[in-house]
Amino acid sequence: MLATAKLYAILDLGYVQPVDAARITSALLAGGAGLLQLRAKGKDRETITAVARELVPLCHEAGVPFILNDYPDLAAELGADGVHIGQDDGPLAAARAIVGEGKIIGRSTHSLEQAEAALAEGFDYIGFGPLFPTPTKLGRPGIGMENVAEMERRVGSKIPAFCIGGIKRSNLPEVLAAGARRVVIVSDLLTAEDVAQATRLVVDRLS
Ligand code: TZP
Ligand code: MG
Repeated sequence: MLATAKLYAILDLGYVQPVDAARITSALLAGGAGLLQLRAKGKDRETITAVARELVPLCHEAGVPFILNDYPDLAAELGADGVHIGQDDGPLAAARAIVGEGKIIGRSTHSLEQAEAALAEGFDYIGFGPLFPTPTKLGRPGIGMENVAEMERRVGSKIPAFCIGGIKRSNLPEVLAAGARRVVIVSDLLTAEDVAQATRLVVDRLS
């Protein structure tokens, strides 16, 4: 499950309409995504709830953990397998108190220091990036690939660490050459002509 996941896919409602969420998620799962997050920045709780209620059973049928971005309370209520929180979303303990023991809790990190801090705090996994500037997270500079190998040594050897941000099928070889072992890819998969095929291609390159 989390321990073996190499590709973390995100169903981002900035790219996918709620009406298409189940179909695109099925394609990501069919392609072999090992972890699935619902990211719904700026959407109301009703929309998030409605979409999550469709995606949770799809993920569970596929044996893939369903992670909700933000909203630990909703994650608990909706039967998510975990929640993903950012640097400004408070300490692990606060999220843990809401979602409960046994749930997956991940943290976004943007530097080697933040990655090590997340490990020390006890997060189950981290995201590390954005490696490159990306329209999916506007206004945030890319941190580049120079710390990827060191992050993998210090943190990725202990908990799953997913490089994120501007990673595409086209630059995946360079990201892997820099030392990445697990990645999150959002827009390149969600905008692919054949989402399942694009996902499968990435999964094959990661294994
Ligand atoms: N956090 C850091 S970068 C990012 C998030 C959610 C977006 C990654 O999206 P893409 O489209 O794969 O660059
Ligand atoms: Mg957040």
